[in-house]
Amino acid sequence: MLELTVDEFKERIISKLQTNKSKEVAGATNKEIYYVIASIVNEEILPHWQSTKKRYNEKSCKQVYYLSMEFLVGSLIESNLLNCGMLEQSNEALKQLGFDPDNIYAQEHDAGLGNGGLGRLAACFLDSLASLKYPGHGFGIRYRYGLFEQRIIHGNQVELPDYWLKDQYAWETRKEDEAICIHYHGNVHMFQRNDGNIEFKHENTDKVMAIPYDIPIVGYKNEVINTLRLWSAESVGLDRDGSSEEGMHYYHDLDHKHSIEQISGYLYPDDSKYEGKELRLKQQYFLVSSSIQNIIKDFKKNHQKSLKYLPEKVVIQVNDTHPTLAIPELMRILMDEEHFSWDSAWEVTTKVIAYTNHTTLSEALETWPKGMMEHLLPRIYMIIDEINERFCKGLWFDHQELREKIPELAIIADEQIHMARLAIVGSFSVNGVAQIHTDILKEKEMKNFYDLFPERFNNKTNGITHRRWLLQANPKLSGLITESIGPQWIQRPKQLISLLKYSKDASFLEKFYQVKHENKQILANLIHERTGILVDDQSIFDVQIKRLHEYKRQLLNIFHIIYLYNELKENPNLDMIPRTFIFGAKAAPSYHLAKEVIKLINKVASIVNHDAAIQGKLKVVFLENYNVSLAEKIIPAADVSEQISTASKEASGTGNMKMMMNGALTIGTLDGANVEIKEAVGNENIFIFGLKADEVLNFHQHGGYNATDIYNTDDRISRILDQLNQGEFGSHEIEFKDIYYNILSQNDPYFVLKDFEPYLETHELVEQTYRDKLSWLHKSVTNVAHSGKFSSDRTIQDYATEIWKLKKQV
Ligand code: B1N
Repeated sequence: MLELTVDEFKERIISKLQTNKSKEVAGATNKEIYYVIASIVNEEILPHWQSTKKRYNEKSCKQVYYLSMEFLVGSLIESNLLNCGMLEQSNEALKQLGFDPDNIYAQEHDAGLGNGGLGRLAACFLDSLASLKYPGHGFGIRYRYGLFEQRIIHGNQVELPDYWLKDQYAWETRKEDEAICIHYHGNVHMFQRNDGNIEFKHENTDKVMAIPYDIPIVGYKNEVINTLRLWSAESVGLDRDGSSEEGMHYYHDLDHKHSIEQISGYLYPDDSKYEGKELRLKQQYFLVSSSIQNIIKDFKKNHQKSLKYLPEKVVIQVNDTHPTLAIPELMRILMDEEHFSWDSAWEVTTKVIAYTNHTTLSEALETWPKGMMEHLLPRIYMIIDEINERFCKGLWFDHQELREKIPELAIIADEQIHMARLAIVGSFSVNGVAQIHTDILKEKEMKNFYDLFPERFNNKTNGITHRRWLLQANPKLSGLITESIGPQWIQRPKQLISLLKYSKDASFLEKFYQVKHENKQILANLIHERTGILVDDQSIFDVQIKRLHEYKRQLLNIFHIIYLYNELKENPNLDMIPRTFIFGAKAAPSYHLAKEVIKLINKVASIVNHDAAIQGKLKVVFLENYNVSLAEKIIPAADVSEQISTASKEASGTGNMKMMMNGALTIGTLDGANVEIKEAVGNENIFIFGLKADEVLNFHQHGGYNATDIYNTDDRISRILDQLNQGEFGSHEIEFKDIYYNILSQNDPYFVLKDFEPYLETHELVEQTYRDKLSWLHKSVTNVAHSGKFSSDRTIQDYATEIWKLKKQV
């Protein structure tokens, strides 16, 4: 590990600026300084990247490949500096040269190649793999446009394209000589080979080149550099000079080139929702085919062995069903190109592929029309059809008790291909992402499959990298922690438990309070700069940051705020601790109701924040364009973490972990990983309310819930709903009627009204608790102390030993 002093770091900046830009420090822009810092980091990374690759090849160790349509890496400059052991020197050198390090690092555009939790999880996993010295890499798509940029205009969400590659991306290397060809459409011919076996040839295909761009994944101070390989779609040899003999061809070719480049054009902006668009299917196959071909090529190069030994050297984790075509693609290559029999190809495939499920929401479960698959990927379709035939035959003959259930189990049913069923049948491991989620998979959503393949099902509770989400994002708190318990927690986050010794120590608690307060002041400044809203840094910072979705119930939160406002209007002298409610959320562009909720939050904010009558006791802030970089600024300042999904709907959640690790107390339902947070911190250190998962599932199954009854009996609720219906929050009457009708005529599918009262009561308890400063701080420290379990290092350790059978490369 490079140990540069601050002076040496300064020298490097100065001399690089001179050689690269012929500039003096005084005349350099923030952007130029940013690129100089990135190039210093890259110089440090490069030799270790090469030696890591060499080591993996020479030792011919088993490697894991994480296939994901999303990697929400965010900004890398600070985490690369941190993991290279140069962050402190860089900060100090920049200050001494007259720059604000935050401004320099802010020059990097977030790589927003993901929607939310699923994509960010993939990024945290890569950080932990490298930091724990596991040979593990990511494969994804280099979308030219990441998740849209959100602007709030007159309270409405407006989407702008996120052209994140506008400036040269500092961390990628294009590897043109490792390009791979992908085939779509065409037809499949059957031949009889000389040995009598049948062979399939896929001909007259449309060809697309997949060009890899590699991003280094830096392990924490350990000289390990793994790789995130992102594929970009390009056309094959169509770079004309414009002097086409026939104009028609020229324009046809241009169209063709454009349609190919569309494959890696943009990220689909849906979170926990499925859209059956052909372009999305093309993207999925593009990711899968390029990655599987790459993996096989590397296996052949590094091991002079038959591919039947692939499972000894390779394991492929598919991140949700999105890359499930990896199963038929691996079958295709083994059979059509490597001449394996069906049975031996199946044996290899089902020992290599492992599948993670991230949701039980029915609207998120992927199915593809079989006609679309057959047309776009005829050979892949044939293989899926054969997998289905064999699976259904097996059920018919070996599981007579299941004969009636075959339509629910079949991979192809109702003219649709059911991707989760394909993923379960074609893999050796199926995991959920929190204990309660895995239990629901086993007992409800996938019960039939669990009965068939009980040994495949397992749980891997999600985690987050404590290096980014505590050490880097919250330097003040990490400094205090290290000062108190020493630095061991950085390598072993479970050691945060030593903080318990100080959880009643008045002088420590005072320092802890100061840290939170300073973080709140910083956030208050940011809020003021970005929105013009002045917030009281002594108020309770109550935070809900996540994608906007009905099941996440931002509506419950805003109903509570409207209730408080109504109370304050009636009694302005109400004795309450001032509250600042902070929201960050993007809605999928076509999700009407979600956009209405954003509008409602902004409308309520504009009324509440300007009403002098309530004496500043309530403030509502909606921060636009919530992304990884903004999360890093909000989370260290949170007092209260809102995790209020309808029980059973949130598979895990990871924002809940980020906030508890930074000392926020959770108000939440017994859903996802909240359940395990509660078990870790104890009931007294978390605020749990509302329906339980089995109650919700029971209502779904047997009915018995009537939202109108609650509307008719609870004045607080009818008042709020009537306010929405009568346009009290709108400039004209129709605004927010959709929310009103959705709740009353759809019978409140997410139980907002049902959980309203317990939510209110629990919030009162939150306030009472906050009044007792020492008690609050004690609970807050207790949360940090127990957050070690939620480091993604623990998660990756569990995947590595229980699923991947992977060894650390020490
Ligand atoms: O995955 C996260 C979990 O912590 C969240 O609870 C879960 O909601 C999230 C289709 C998804 N599930 N499904 C998706 C994303 C994009 C898409 O196109 C579905 N995201 C989750 C990590 O486990």
